[in-house]
Amino acid sequence: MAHYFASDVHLREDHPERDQRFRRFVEGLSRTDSLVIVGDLCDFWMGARKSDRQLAAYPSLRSLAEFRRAGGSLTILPGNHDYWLQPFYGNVLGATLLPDPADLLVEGLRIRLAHGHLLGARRMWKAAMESRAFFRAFGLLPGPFARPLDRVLCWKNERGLLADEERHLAVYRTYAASCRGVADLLVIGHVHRAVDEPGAGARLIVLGGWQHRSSYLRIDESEAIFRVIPDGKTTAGRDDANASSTASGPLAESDTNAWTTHLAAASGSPRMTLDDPR
Ligand SMILES: [Mn+2]
Repeated sequence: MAHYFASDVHLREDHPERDQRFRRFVEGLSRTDSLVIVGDLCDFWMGARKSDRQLAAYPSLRSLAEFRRAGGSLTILPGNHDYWLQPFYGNVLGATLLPDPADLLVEGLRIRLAHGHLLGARRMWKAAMESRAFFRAFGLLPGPFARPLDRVLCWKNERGLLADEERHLAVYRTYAASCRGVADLLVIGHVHRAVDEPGAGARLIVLGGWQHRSSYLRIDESEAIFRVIPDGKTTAGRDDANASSTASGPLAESDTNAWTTHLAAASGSPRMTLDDPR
C-alpha cells in the first residue's frame, strides 16, 4: 500500500487532457492505496456551473468514486476553487474532508498540509471571490456573460503569474521554517509550479498543477518520492537531468522524462509508525 498526494488538477470541461491525465493516475492506484488531494481538484469554472449529477458523471470524478467504492482511501482538503464543493466531495465521492491546515502522520513522517491560499500572500480581490455568494452568482450567470469573465480572470492570473508565484513561495518558505520541530514535510498547493526545497524547517513540497504535467508525492513504508511527469516526450532543463524511469507508481511506465526526488534520505529515517489519514 502507498499514500499519494496531489493537488491543483483544476478539472474543467474545456481541458479534457487534464481529465485524461488524472483519470489514468487514479486508475493506476490500487484499492489498498490512499489518495489525499490538497485542493483545487475542480476548477472554479466547472465547480460553480455544474450540478452534482453532472459532476458525478465527469470521467475522472467517476474514477475517484470508483476507487473509493473499491476500498481506496480518499481524503480532500479543499482549496480556493473548490471550497464550496465539499458536500459533493463528501456525499457523492465518499471523501473524508480535512480542514486547512491539517496534520497527518504517514509512515512516521509528520506532514503539515495546507492548500496555500490562506497563508497571507493572496490579493484582496481574490479573497472576495472565495465567498459563497460569488460562487453561487457565477454559477447562475448565463454562458455569454460567464465566459468573458472567466477569460478575464484567466488572463489576469497569467499576466501576473511569475510575481504571484514568487510572492506565495516566499510566504511558503517562511511558513515551512516556522514548522521546524512540528512537521517533517510541508505539503502545499495553490502555486502551480512543482517545488521541492529541503529548507531550514519542514521540507517544502509544492505539489504543482496538472495543467501541463502530472505530479504527485508517493510515500510507502520504505521511502517518500516526489514525481513530476511532463506531458509528451520533449522536455528541457533539469527535468531531463534528473530523468528516471525506475520509480514505481501510477504513470511510471511511459514517463521517461520524470524527475524524482527521494525524500527519505533528506528527512532522516522515517519512523515506521503507520497512521492512515482516514
Ligand atoms: Mn488554489
